[in-house]
Amino acid sequence: RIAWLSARKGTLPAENRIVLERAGIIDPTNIEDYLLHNGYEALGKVLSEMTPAQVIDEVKASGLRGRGGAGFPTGMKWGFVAKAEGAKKYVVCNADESEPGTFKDRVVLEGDPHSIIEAMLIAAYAVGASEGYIYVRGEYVLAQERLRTAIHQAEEMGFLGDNIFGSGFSFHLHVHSGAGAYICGEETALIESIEGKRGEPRSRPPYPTTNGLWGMPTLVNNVETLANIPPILRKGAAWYKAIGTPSSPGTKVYTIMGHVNVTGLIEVPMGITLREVIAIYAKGMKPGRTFKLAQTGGSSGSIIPASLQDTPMDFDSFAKAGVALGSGALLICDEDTCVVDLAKVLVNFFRVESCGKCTPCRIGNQRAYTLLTNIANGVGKLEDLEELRTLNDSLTQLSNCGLGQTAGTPLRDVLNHFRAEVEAHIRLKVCPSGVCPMSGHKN
Ligand code: L3W
Ligand code: SF4
Repeated sequence: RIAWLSARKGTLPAENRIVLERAGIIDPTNIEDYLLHNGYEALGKVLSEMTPAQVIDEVKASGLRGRGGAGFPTGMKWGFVAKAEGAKKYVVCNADESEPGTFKDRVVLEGDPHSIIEAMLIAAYAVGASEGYIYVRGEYVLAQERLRTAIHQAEEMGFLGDNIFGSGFSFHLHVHSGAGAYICGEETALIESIEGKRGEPRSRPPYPTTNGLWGMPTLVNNVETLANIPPILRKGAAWYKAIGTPSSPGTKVYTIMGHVNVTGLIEVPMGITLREVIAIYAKGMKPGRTFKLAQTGGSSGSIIPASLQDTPMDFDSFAKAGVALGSGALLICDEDTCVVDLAKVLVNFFRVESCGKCTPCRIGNQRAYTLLTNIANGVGKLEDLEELRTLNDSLTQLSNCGLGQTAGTPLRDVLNHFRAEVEAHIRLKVCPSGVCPMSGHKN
C-alpha cells in the first residue's frame, strides 16, 4: 500500500464535499447557521433570476444522475414532470434508505436537513409542483425530528408556504414516516404508502413523472440527488460538470465497511477506483489480509471481484464491466469471505423483503435461498448451479419491480466470478475460504 501510495503521490483523488458540505459543521437544528453557510442562496437566485425552464436546463447541463442506484438523468426526469399535464403536481424525496450497508442519506438528513428542503423548493418551482413529501425510513427517528424542526423554521421564516417572498410560487412540505418495509423505497410502493395503501409496487409505465401521487405528475428523487441541487444552482453547471467523469459528473458518497483499517463515510469524485478507496480512505486492508471482493449495496449493487478494483467507479464504466455502482455501500471483504455465504445472506434479504406480489420474486428468491443453503451445507448438486442461473434470468426478466429484477445479481456475480469456489463446495465438500458451515464454522 505504501509503495503504491508513494508512486501515486500528487495524483490521488481528494475528498470533495458537495453533498456533505455542511454535515457535521453546522448546527442542523438552527436555520440561521444554514443561512450563514450559503443556505437558501440558490433558492434566492432561482426565484429572482431564473425561469423554471432555465432551472431545468441548468440541471440538465450539469449532467447530474440519480444517486438512488439507477443513475437516471435528473434534468431529464424534471423535464418530464414539467411537461406532464395535471391539476396538481408533487415533489417527493425518497429518504427510505434501507439498502444493506448504506447510511449516506441519513447523514445528510440528520446533519443538513435544510439542504433537502431548499432542493425540493427549487425542484417544485422548476416542475410546477405545489406540495411535497419527504418519505423517511421509519427507523430514522432523529432524521425525522430534524426535518420537522427544519420545516417549521423554514415556514416561520417564509421559505415555505404561500407566495414565497412575493414570488407567486407556493410550496407546502410534509414528512411521512415509513414503517419498516424495504420495498417502500421502490418509488411506486413509496407512493402507494403515502396514499395510505399497502406498500406494493405498481407496474411501470406509466412512470410517476406522469402518474404518481393520487395519479398526478410526481417528481421522485433520492436524498443524495437532491443535495446536489443547491450547489449546482449556486455555482453553475459548468463547475459541477468539471468534477467526476464526463458521463457521470459530480461526486459520490460511499459508506465504507468490512475488513479494512478505517470504516466510515467519504464523498469523492465519480471515477475513483476501489483500489484507491481502500488504500487512501480505508487505510488498507486489516494487517495481513488481502482484498477479495466488495459488495456495493443490496439490490442496486453488485459483488465486485478484485480483478475489477481498477475500474473507475462511475455509472457507465461499471455498467460496461457488467457490475453496478449501487446506492453507495462498499462492503470490503478479505480472503476469508465465503462467496456462497455472502450470496446466501443477500438472497435471504430479498426473500424476506419481497412484497410477494409477483411469482418470480416471491418464489424465486425462496428457491435460490434453499439451493444456496444446500450448497453451503454440503448437500448441493452441480445441477443447482444451472438452476441458479435460470432463477437469475427469471428474476431479471419477469419481476415487476427493481427489487426482483436485481435480486438475482448475487447469483450471477458469484457464478461469473467465483464459480470454482462454489463448485468446490459441491464437488469437494470444502469451503476454500474455510468459514462457511461445511467447514464447521458457526455463522
Ligand atoms: C419517466 C421514463 N421516468 C425511468 C425514472 C423512474 C425512476 C428512475 C430510475 O430503481 C434502483 C434499482 C433498485 N419516463 C423513465 C423514467 N424513469 N425511465 O428513472 O428508474 P429505473 O427503472 O432505472 O430504476 P428504479 O426501479 O427506480 C432504482 C433499487 O433502486 N432499489 C433500492 C434502492 C435503495 C436505496 C437506498 O437504500 N438508498 O437507494 C429498489 O428497488 O435495485 O437499482 O425514478 O421512474 N421512460
Ligand atoms: Fe414485490 Fe418482488 Fe414483485 Fe417487486 S418484484 S412487486 S418486490 S414481488
